[in-house]
Amino acid sequence: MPEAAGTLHVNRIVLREIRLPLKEPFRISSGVVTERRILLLQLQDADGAEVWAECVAGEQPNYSAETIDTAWHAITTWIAPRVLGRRFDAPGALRPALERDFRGHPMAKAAVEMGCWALAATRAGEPLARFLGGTQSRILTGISLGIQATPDALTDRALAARAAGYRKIKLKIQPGSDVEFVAAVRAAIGPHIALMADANSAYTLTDAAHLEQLDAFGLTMLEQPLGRDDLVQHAELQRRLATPLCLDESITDVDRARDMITLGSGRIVNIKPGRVGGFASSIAIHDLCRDAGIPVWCGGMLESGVGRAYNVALASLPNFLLPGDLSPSARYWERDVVTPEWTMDAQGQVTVPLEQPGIGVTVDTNRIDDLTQRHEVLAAPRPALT
Ligand code: OSB
Ligand code: MG
Repeated sequence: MPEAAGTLHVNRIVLREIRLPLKEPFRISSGVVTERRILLLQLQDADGAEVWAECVAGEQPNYSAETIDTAWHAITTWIAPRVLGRRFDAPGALRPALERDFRGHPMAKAAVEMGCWALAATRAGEPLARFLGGTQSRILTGISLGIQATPDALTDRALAARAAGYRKIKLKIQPGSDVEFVAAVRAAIGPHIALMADANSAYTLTDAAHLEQLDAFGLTMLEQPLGRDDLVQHAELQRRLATPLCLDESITDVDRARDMITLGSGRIVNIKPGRVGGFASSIAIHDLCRDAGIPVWCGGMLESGVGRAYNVALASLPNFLLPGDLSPSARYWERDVVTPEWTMDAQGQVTVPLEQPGIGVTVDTNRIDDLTQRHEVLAAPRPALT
């Protein structure tokens, strides 16, 4: 018998690791990536409906503690057993089931939880974006530029991004590659295009006077300058800077977002659904920030076209008011793993796919088979014959 309309009943999860070389290495203050190792999942329900999902954990534990290998372990050992063969009334029920007596591993949990939202949207015959409560049909797009050897090399990339139509340019910075680089880019691109910097926790409060120099460049925001789990020192820094602080790493759930608002640790939130444990948590943060007058935007983790579909759907919610790190496929890859590939229009916007149920892109399974390095099939235990 088919399941009742809203019910979720996942009985098979296939994990795959694929490797996709980036067109150009991506360097942040804590490390560099040249080839992504990407964990893709297929979730199948008891009626045979299927969706693809992506785990955004990186290769190294330099952004957060998780990696593709810890996520693989967490999904096979603890997450899949809590989901496979169980019935959930709605996708919102996944998060409590995955949080009970189970600390950490947000990216691993998010991959499965978000897949369940997509499965529910597919079953309901709705595009994921609408199913989540999204209202926007086009999302302003920004680019995140990795740390370069010289201000000139960075300026070249920023000018190319402006010419391509991007609506926001984000510069990765670190001590030794900061004020001079930002100054050069701002001088080259002019005062009108939104510019920001992201330090990925490369500074401490003792750098406050140094960071105050960034106030001269009219930055839309400075992202995560201090400790990856800090809120108190960011509040102190925010009192000293005119530039709004945006938190990324420090916001791991809605409680951290509430504490940020209480303490004044930042004025903008970057929501990455993987970092916060999935869509239920992302929506809670979105709603809290909307009610507090805090704009949010959607960050990226160098996702393939699969993960990008989930980010674009989330970014269609109404309080995503600033351009997201949602660059088109061709910025990252010679060829993406989805059809159609993600593109950006001349106004620097990505179009939310609203034509079909689910995530809105088709995964090229032959290509995935060619790229697969390892895979594992997780199935629900067979129900006892009664
Ligand atoms: O801090 O936003 C970040 C990539 C890897 C790890 C951390 C970050 C990033 C990005 C990439 O900025 C943005 C993108 O996916 O285009
Ligand atoms: Mg960041």
